[in-house]
Amino acid sequence: PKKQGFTIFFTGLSGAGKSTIARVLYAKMLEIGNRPVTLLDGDIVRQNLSNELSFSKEHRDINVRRIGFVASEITKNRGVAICAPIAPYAATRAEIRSSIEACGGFIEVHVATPLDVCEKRDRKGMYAKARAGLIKGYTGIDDPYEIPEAPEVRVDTTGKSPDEAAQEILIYLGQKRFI
Ligand code: GGZ
Repeated sequence: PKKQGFTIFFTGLSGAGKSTIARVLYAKMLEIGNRPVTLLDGDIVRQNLSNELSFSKEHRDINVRRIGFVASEITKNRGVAICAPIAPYAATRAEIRSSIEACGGFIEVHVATPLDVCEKRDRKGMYAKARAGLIKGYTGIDDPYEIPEAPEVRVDTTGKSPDEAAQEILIYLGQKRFI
């Protein structure tokens, strides 16, 4: 039988390592080379698909649902979609899960790097601005992040390289016969 499509859906705080791990995983999936792989990174989607949206709850939900829709279309056509938004709301993630599970596999990866570690990294200086009150409604500071209760994979990147984190996901995919 033909292999089914699947979506790897990263979720986690800003600076947790979602995009970095997603890019490593994308490269490794391309190397495997047996099916089309699409990377829907948070930043790229925000620029190209959700340019008009803010970071209110309503707009985050619209953004995440758009990502979920594109991923479900890819999954339906037996491709691999790798998504990496914050996706802070559990109900929205659950919605996407059920729409994708109807047409293929759904692997939720919680990048569980603690807030203090994300904040110390602060690669874009956004946390400092949020702490200073210059950005309102920043996830983890003054906006919620609902921790996934039962993700397929949970990975904390504290003291772990993006390669190691991606490897853990590949092991899961192998065990479950996705690859
Ligand atoms: C969270 C924000 C915010 C607020 C701008 N809250 O480190 P980054 O910069 O590249 O990752 C963050 C990104 C999150 O966008 P998403 O589309 O993934 O979020 S969601 O799933 O909630 O729609 C950060 C930047 O956008 N950013 N303002 N208030 N992150």
